[in-house]
Amino acid sequence: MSRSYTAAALHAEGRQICDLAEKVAREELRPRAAERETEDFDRAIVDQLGELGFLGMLVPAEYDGLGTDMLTYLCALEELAWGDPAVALSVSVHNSLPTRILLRHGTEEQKERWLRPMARGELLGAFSLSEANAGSDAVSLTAQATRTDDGGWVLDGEKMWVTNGETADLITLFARTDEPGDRRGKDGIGAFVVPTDRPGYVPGKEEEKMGLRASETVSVQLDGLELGPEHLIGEPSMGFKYALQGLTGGRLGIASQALGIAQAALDHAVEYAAEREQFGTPVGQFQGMRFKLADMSTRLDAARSLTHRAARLVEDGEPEARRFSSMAKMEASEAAMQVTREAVQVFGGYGYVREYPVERLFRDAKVTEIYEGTSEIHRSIIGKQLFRERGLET
Ligand code: COS
Repeated sequence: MSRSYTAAALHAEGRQICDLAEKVAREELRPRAAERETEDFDRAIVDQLGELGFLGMLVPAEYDGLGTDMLTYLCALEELAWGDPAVALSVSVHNSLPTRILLRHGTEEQKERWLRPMARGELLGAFSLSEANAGSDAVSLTAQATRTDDGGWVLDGEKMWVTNGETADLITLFARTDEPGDRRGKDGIGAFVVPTDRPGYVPGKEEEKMGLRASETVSVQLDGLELGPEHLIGEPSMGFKYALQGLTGGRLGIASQALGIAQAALDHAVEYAAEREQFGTPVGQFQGMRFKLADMSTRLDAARSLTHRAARLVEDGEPEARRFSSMAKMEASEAAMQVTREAVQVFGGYGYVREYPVERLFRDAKVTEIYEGTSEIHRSIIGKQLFRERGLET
C-alpha cells in the first residue's frame, strides 16, 4: 500500500501511530478478514487494538488516551480499514462518537467512571440514534426517557442498526426527554450512557448484512431500563445537537474507512493486472486497463485530500466544518463504490467470486454511502450550509 501521502503531513509521533496501524493491518487484520466474515463478532481483536491504544486515540492523555490529532487518527483508521473494514468500524464508532461526546459534554465524574476505561480500551463504546422509523429523519425518534421521582430515568422503546449493540459495554443512546403531551422536536432529545448489562436492555437478532459481515449490527429493545441521574449526558434537551456534532467528526471516520476499502481494492487490482496474462501479455500492459487504474487512483486520492482538509476544519472548529465533513464522507464513500466496482471489473470473472478479496470489498463499500447519513442527506446538508455560511436562509 502506498502511504507516502501522509508521511509528510504527520509529525513524528503521528507517523509512529500510523505505522503501527499499518503493521497490525498487514499482519493481523488482513490475513483473517475473509474468515472473520463467517464468524461471530471478534471482540478479541478489538480488545487487542485497545491494548495498543487505538480505542483512545482522540482522548487526551490526562484521561488515559493517546491524544492524537485528527489527521493521525484518520490515517490510522484508514490503515485498519485497509486490513479489515469491519474491525475498523468498531474503532471508528468508539473513538468518534461515545468517547468524543463524553469528552465534550460529560461531567468530571462521568469522565472518571467511563471515559478513562474507554480510552484504555477496557470498555467498548457504541452509539444508538436510529430507530425503525427514524433513519435520515433522526429527530422523529420515539424511544422515551421518563424522569423518575429521584431524578433518574426509565427508558422504553426500540433502537435499530446499533453497531456492537450486543457486545459493547456502554452505548451512548438517544431518547426523548420531552413529555408525550408536549413534544419539542429536536429540543426534546437527551443523550444517555447506557451499560449493556442492565436489566431492560435486550439486544435483538443480528442483522444479515450485504457487507461488513464481521461487524455486529443489532436492534435493541429498551424495556423499562432504569438509570440513575448520572447517566444523562449534559442537558436533557441537547442530545440531538450532541449527536450531530459527534457525527460531524464521526463522518470523517467513515470517510477514512471508505478510503481504506478503496485503497485495498486498488492495490489488489494493480497487482492482479501485473500478473494476469491474456492475449500473451499481462493485462496491465493494455491502455484500457491503465486508464481504468489511473481513474481509480485519481478519484481515491482526491477524496483523501478532501477528507484531510475537512479534518483540519473540524479540528479547528471552522464554520465550514460541517459542509466539509459531509462533502468528504459523501465523496469518499462514492469513490469507494467506483474503485471497488472497477476492481471487480479488473478481476473479471474472478472478481465475482468469494475466493478473491475484491468481491468482499465491493460489498463492504456499499454501506459507507448509507450509514452516518446517506449521500442524499449529505447533499442536503452541503446545500443548506452553503446558504448558512453566507448568513442566508432559504
Ligand atoms: N456542532 C454543533 N451543533 C450542530 C452541529 C455541529 N457540528 N451540527 C448540527 N448542529 C446543530 C444545529 O446548529 C442545529 O441547532 P439549532 O436548531 O439550535 O440551530 C441542530 O444541531 C440541528 O441541525 P440542523 O438544523 O442542521 O438539522 P436539521 O434538523 O435541519 O437536519 C438532518 C437534520 C437531516 C441533517 C439530520 O437529521 C441528519 O443528519 N440525519 C441523518 C442522521 C444520521 O446521520 N443518522 C445516522 C446515525 S448513525 S447509523
